[in-house]
Amino acid sequence: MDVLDGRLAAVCRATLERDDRGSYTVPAPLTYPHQWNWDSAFVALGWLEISPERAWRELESLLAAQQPNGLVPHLIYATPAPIAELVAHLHDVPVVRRLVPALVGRRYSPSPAWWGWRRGGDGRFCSAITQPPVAATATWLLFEATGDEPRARALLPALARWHRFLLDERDPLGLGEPVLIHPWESGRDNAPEWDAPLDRVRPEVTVVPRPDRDHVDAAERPSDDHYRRFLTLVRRGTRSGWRQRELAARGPFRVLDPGFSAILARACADLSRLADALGERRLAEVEAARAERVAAALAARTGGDGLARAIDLADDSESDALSCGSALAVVAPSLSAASLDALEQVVLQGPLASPFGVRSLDRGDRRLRPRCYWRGPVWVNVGWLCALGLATHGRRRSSALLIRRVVECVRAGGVREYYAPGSGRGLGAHDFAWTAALCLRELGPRGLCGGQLTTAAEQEAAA
Ligand code: 2M8
Repeated sequence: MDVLDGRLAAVCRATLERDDRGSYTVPAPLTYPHQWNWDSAFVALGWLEISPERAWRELESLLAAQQPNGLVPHLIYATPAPIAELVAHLHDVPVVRRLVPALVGRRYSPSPAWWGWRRGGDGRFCSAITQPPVAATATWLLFEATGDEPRARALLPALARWHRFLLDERDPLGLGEPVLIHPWESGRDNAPEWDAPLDRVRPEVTVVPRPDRDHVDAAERPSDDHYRRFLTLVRRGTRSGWRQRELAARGPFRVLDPGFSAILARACADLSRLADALGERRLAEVEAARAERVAAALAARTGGDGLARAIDLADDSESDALSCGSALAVVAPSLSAASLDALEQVVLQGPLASPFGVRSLDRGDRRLRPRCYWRGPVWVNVGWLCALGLATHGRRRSSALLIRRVVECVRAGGVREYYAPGSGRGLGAHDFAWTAALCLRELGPRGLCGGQLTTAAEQEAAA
């Protein structure tokens, strides 16, 4: 590692330490002061570079919030469990009802009140929806690096229950892919694929609190119209008791997301490998079959151009948007040669390519907004997942090239939430944890290029 990269690694470390809350890491202290699901999975890989013990704790705290039906919440609130228990008992007392949501929400909207004061398995307040299941992949990578059998074994049942939930309660029609019931579940909140399905959601919430815009320019965040519909879906879900199978079969928002499905397919394959390494043959078989089922379902609906797109299940229409949701199909454990070629081209030279990673939306799309969240900017986690997929499928040079681009945006724009695809300018929240974590991993020997981020040609040019 050269001096500049050494400095960047130190900044990434300091960011993780600043965002650390002991057993979990906040994505960004001012904008996201709680624990998020896929954020914790990425962040665990950064902690691995600092403290393996802390890395395991990140995943343990995430899975501890699992619901009895297997769902692992997308958001777990910071309020410690004993205080949450007290509040849960008193939330009908008028003064508590008035004051507590804001206190417990810590300037984040929605507060736990929106989810009906739902609590996770460990007693903390949490949401009632989930997020891309990256955790099994993170667990496998932690196990591969540390060989810590007891800690890996302890996580197996929760991960398997979550995957089962996704392929059972969330797949009432037997499509082979989980149905997402809220845009937040995709992790790509205001992606254009969700515009048409969201248009059908008649907004019931008119006043939307937007503390997210206190620290980030409004132009870089989702619109009020998006928020009205996001919160309407939450209110309706809470009103109807969050019956998951029912919502997946007949709810107001139902979509298939190729990104989520591919991440799940890989998660099942990684959990299968882990179970096998731990001598849990039965679970290894079950998870391998799940991986195959999801990958096959995704492959079956991949278009002639080798790419899969989002589906709106209300009318079975396919989205016309080419977004990083399609690009993420590259993490699936099995892909046809045609799909792999198409995905490699799309992310490295084609419409999603950028000198700073993978664009969240096709550069030629009429809905493109290069500064706005999931409608144009590049995100480090997406670039990293695509590079991981390319490496898994043997496209090592492409994977290395992509990782260099991803690290370049952090060098150019700082440890931010997302970046302008043309300039690498940092956007969104500051001190963003998954950016720090994945950059730290890639700067070190465990990275996809083994930490060799500068090519020989670049070194010569710099000399
Ligand atoms: C963003 O989503 C949350 C809602 O879950 C928000 O905007 O408040 C997304 O980028 C999501 O992928 C991410 O996990 C979360 C925290 O970083 O922020």
